[in-house]
This record gives sequence, structure tokens and C-alpha cells, in this order.
Amino acid sequence: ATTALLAAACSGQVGDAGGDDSASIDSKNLTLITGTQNEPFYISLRCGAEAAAQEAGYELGTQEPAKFDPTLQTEKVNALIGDPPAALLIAPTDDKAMKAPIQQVKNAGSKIIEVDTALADQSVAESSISSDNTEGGRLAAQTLADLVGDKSGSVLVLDTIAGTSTTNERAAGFEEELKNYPNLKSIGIQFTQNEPAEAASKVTAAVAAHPDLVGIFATNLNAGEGAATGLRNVRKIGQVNLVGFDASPSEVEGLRKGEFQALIAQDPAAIGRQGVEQAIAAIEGNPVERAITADLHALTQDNMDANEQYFYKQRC
Ligand code: T6T
Repeated sequence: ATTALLAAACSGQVGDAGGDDSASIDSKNLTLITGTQNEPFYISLRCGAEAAAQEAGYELGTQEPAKFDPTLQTEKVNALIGDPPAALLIAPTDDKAMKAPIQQVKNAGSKIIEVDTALADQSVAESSISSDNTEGGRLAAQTLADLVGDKSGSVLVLDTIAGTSTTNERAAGFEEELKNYPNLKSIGIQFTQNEPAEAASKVTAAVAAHPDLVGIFATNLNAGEGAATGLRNVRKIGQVNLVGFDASPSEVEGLRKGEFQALIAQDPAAIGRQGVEQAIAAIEGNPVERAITADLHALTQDNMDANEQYFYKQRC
């Protein structure tokens, strides 16, 4: 169906954009706004999106805020209002604060497609493509429980920022699933502001306060990389099981070295590719899927060599 969709690409007008603005919109022009720059998850997502756009004869420009920060992302979004793209693919960095600026671009005539993160208000985007993050959190809890076995102990969850839809769902899914393992007790979800250094210091403090700490779930690559640093600093590598999310080069290296016991890898390139496909469908007036779920893969030292396709990229 995807191939047929792309083959059907035509050079027509932007669909029901509404208002006078639509007349000036270049119907082949897509914009991607990621969460932040130089980050392997978003690089891989952009690579998938660029390839799909090129295949379909569309132009894709990418804007990246210097930090994962709704204020900085809002500046990038606001800059589109005067010259809106036919579709905006965006990973909103806050599920509420990003609503008003994105809505303004929509009002200016762009189709809105959410990639990865999403707004709490589901009426803004035409389509949302992401992993099943709640399920990813559950999978992380099951993986950690398998690693720990019968031993009893405390577990730490490192989330990023309140309002990041994806990692908040991962943390909640993990906590929910952990209730099925009475030997494991969560000491609660801690926020790290998406800063590895913050994650490292939360881990150092948790190890000191909870000598029975048996596991950590880090909900994204920044939390994971920081958690590995924290465990290294207090010489607890391998003694405290670390289950990370994502598969950045640094996390993959950490898995190989035994700093992580497992990683839940997403498929960011597929999220980007499907985002572009849905954007084109919306622009061309074809049926759009409101929600698409991308696959997740649990990587361990044993299966990682057979699963290199899930490792994130530093460049396309
Ligand atoms: O985990 C990904 C992404 O899914 C999440 O929404 C934000 O963090 C990452 O980009 C990794 O840093």
C-alpha cells in the first residue's frame, strides 16, 4: 500500500488547507522539526524521512533546536508561520506547551504529523507515528525481572522531563508492569531533565541511599548514558542491572562492555519514513492513518550482533 501511495504522488495543489494562505504554499515542501540536534535517535529519524521524501519527489528541510526545550522549539515553529510548508513533521518537546505554536502553523495551512512524541490534545495532528511506549516500559520491566531472577531489591526509574509524552509513558508502563514482580520494589520515578550528568548523579545518590538497589530503568538514551556513567563512578557496573531505552552508539558500546544488560531499541528511521508517507497522503488528499505504531526490539549482549540494523546512526 505504501508503494502505491508513493507512486501516486502528483504535483497537485495542497488539499483542503483552508484560507487564502494555501495558495502560496509549495505543495512539495515538507519541514521536519526534531526534538534536538546531534542526537542519534533524531538523526536516524531524519535519515528515514529524507529517504522517503526523495523517493516521492518531495523536498524535506529539517530544523533542529539546540536543546530539547519547548522555548527553543517554539522559535523554530514560529519561524514557519509566514511561509508554511505543505506539511510539518514534528516531535513536540512538551505535550502541552507546544500545542499553541503548532496550531498556528496548522492555521496557516500546514498538515501536522507527529513523529515520536505527541501533544496531549489529539485534535491537532492528522497522524502520529511512534513506538508503543507504554509497552516498551512493560517490556523493560519484564526484561529487568528476568535479569534479576528471585533476588529481592529496589529499582530506580530515570525519566527525562515531565511533559515528554514518550518517556513519561515508558516510565508509567514500567511501574505498572513491575507490580507483577513482588520481589522488586520501585523507589520511584526520578526526572533527569534529559541531561546525562543529572542521570549520573541520581544514580550515585540512589546507590548510596538504597544498598539493595538491583536494577535501573533509563527511559531514553540520555538517561541511559548518564546512568552508565553513574554506575561506573561508584564501581557498581554489573552489580546493578541497567536496562536502557534506545540504541545510541554509546549505549550499544555499553551493552557490549556489560555496562547495560539490555536495551529496548526503537526504529526511528521507520518513524521518519512513515511520517513522510502520512504527510504526503494528507497533502494529496488520500486516506491518512491517525496512529501508527513502530516496532521495538529488546537487545542483549547475546543477540546484538544479529540485530545491528537496530543500532542508531550518527549520519545518513
Ligand atoms: O528516546 C528518544 C525519543 O523517543 C524520546 O521521545 C526523546 O528521547 C530520545 O530522543 C532519545 O534521546
